Order: sequence, then structure tokens, then C-alpha cells
Amino acid sequence: MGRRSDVVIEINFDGIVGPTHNYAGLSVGNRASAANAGAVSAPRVAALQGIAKMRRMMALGLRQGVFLPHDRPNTGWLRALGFVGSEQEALASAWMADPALVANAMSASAMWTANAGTVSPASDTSDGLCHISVANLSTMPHRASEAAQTERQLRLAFADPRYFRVHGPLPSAFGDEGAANFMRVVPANGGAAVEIFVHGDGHAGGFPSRQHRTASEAVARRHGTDPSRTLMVRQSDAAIAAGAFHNDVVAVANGHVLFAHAQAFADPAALYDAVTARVPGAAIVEVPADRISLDTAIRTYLFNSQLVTMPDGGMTLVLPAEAGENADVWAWLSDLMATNGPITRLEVVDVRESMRNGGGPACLRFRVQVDADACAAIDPRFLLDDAACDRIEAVIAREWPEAIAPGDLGNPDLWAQCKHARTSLTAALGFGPDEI
Ligand code: SUG
Repeated sequence: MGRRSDVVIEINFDGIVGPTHNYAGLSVGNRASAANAGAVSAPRVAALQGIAKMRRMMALGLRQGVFLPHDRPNTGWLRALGFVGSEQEALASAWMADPALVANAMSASAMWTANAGTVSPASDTSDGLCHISVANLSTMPHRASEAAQTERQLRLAFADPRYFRVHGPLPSAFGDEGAANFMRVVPANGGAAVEIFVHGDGHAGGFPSRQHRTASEAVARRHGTDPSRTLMVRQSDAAIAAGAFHNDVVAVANGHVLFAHAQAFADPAALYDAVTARVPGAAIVEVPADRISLDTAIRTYLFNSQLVTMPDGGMTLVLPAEAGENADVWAWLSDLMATNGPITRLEVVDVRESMRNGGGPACLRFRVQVDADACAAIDPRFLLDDAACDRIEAVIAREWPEAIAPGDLGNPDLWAQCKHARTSLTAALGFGPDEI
């Protein structure tokens, strides 16, 4: 194990929005995905919105990384379903058999890297390594096929065994959606964190709960977290039924702060007690339902903000524009700013294209906390600077489709364009043709 320094560096790895970004309404229980099913998407705008957000985070003085779009259309997945012949033949026969299959194979859902996996930083684990478990995303077919390519990227980015241990996805019977159902609260003055794994229980309001308790328990066990500092917490059925298909739609934590809607958890008081008992100085910032209803919280994605620690020690809430535009949300946030509490600054970002599929600022990022040595061991091709942003933007502006309507998903020219666009991007970032 390398020498450990005390300085914690948080890197947010955002998923670059892939060229196939579209609105196929694939996610049951995700209100935005259902509401926008059949709409015309704007992949180029979507991807540029994502890069603009990343640049904004870098301008705040934060470290930023990227994960690459997955290879789409996912012909391998269609072959596993029995479609044969050349790539174009397999796709064409799948489109004839059932256009929904091609929609699944065209999904750009890997952009939501909060679902790529769960990370326990080195300070939380028994062997002092940063453990990362690839999520299996097994509840939704279009997402379940992400795990293999996600694992490849994670193993490349975090390859150094002196600092990292990457675990493959859990067996599919154990639904695991990664860090979207995971939070850490850390004492303000250093010391051990508490890891909070949030899960659902069966079905709520006809919607599946995508994170199973058994999966969370397995991830914690594999990571070697301290059982006395590992909490298994149930999401409220009301939250799932209202459309909070992941916990990060109703709660987010950073440093010593837990920011949550009052109806996020089945037993909020027990969670708050457990956190404050373990984390000296923990701050619970709870939004009461009579100030912001669960419905408004989920519609605006207030809690899908990124809560980040600034270089000066203050905390910024990076909000989606939809939250900034809602009167109830803005009134509450204005009151929050007036309290001189731990959240000191608001930043509004426009990720509307992703939002229309239920993915806010926090869905788009995978957070990894490392020390300086481990940071230096990450494959630098996944880390951003302005020059890398320029290269990515140039490829997007040149090659990403401007619009995709539902009927376009069956167009062979679009399939070829999207394959080529991704290959250009991976090459621009220095990845070999079959490396990623
Ligand atoms: O899994 N949407 C994603 C949104 C994921 C948001 N992530 C977090 N909350 N962390 C999902 O439901 C929509 C795809 C479509 O409808 O075509 C979709 O997959």
C-alpha cells in the first residue's frame, strides 16, 4: 500500500452524452423518461450541455474526469437475442421484429455514471484500498447491458492495484444501481466516514425498487467497510411511488452534510440519529414537505444537485435549471442561503436534454475520493483539462447527430453515424480501437 496523505481529492467523472441519446421511454418508474417518450432528442446539444457543465465544475476549482459513451447500437446484445448476420442485418431484422429491441440497443443511458458503480474510498475499507463495484443495473434491460463496458472502463481508469480494487457486477438477481443509492457523511474535521446504502423493498406504487438490500449488503461486504459505520437504509415507498427510482433523486450528501427531503426515507429519524451518533458535527439539512412537496422535488430534481466542497472549504449546490425556475424551490433555497449554514453557494447548470430522461447533474457524475498518490495513478486519459474539453467538443460538434426522432432509431445511416462518432471520440482521447 502506498503512503497515504491526508488531503482528499474528489474527482467527478461525468458520462459524455453519447451520439444515440434519444427518448424511447424505456425506464418504468422514471417520470421524465415516460413523459418524454416519443419526443425528438438533440444529441449534439445534449453532449455540449454536458461538457459545459464539466467546464463549469473545473472553473469552480474542482477536479473533473469523464467516462466514454458505450458502443451503440449494441449489436452484441441483439445477437444474444438471436439476431444474426452482419451488424446492419442483425439490426434490420431486430427492427422488423420489434423496434423496442433496437431502442434498447441504441440507449445512451451510460451517460448517467452515478449508476456505473459504488465507490468506497480507501479510508473506509479494511485493506486501505479504494474499492469500486460495477453496478449490474439488472432491473431495466437497456441499462443491464451497460455493465460489461462500464467494467472495462473502470478497470482501465483504476488499474493500479496499489490503490484500487475493481469488482465485477453482482449476479443479476441482486439489483444494484451503484452510487445513486449510496451516500457518505464524513466528520468536518476528519475521521472515519459513515457509508449509507439506500434500498427499496419490492414494488411501490407499481414501480420496481431497483436497489435491493441484499445487493447493498454484498457490495459493503466486498468492499470491507466497517459494519459499525455502514448503514442499510430503506427508501420510503412514497418516494419510489412518486418517481424517485433512485435515492439521489431525493437526497444527497457531501462532507458532513446530509441534504434530504423529509419523505425520502422510510424512517428518517432513525437514519438521522444513526448518522449524528457516528459523525460528530454532522449537519442534517431536511426540506419539509410543506415547503417543497415530494412531487415538486422530483419534478425539479432539487436533490439531484451535486453538493461539492469548494477549494475554500465552503459547499456549493450545483442545481439543474429546472430547480432554479421553481418558485417553491427558489424560495426555500433563498432561506437556506440566509441561514449561514454549511451550504454557502448555489450554481445553476443547464442539462435539460439529460433531465428529460430523468438524469440531473448528480446522475451524470461518478464521484471518486482519492489522495494525491492514488490520483496520480488514475489513467490520465479519463481526466479533463481545457484542451481535452476542446477536443471532445470538436468531435461532438462535427459528428453527433443534431436530432433523433423515434422512427430514426431504425435508420441504417444513423447506426453507422453513431458508431463512427464514438470511434472518433475515443481516438481523440487517445484510446485504441479495441481498448474501450
Ligand atoms: O435509469 N433514464 C435513466 C436515468 C438515470 C438517472 N440516474 C440517477 N438517478 N442516478 C434511468 O432511468 C431513460 C432512457 C429512456 O427512456 O430511453 C433512462 O434510462
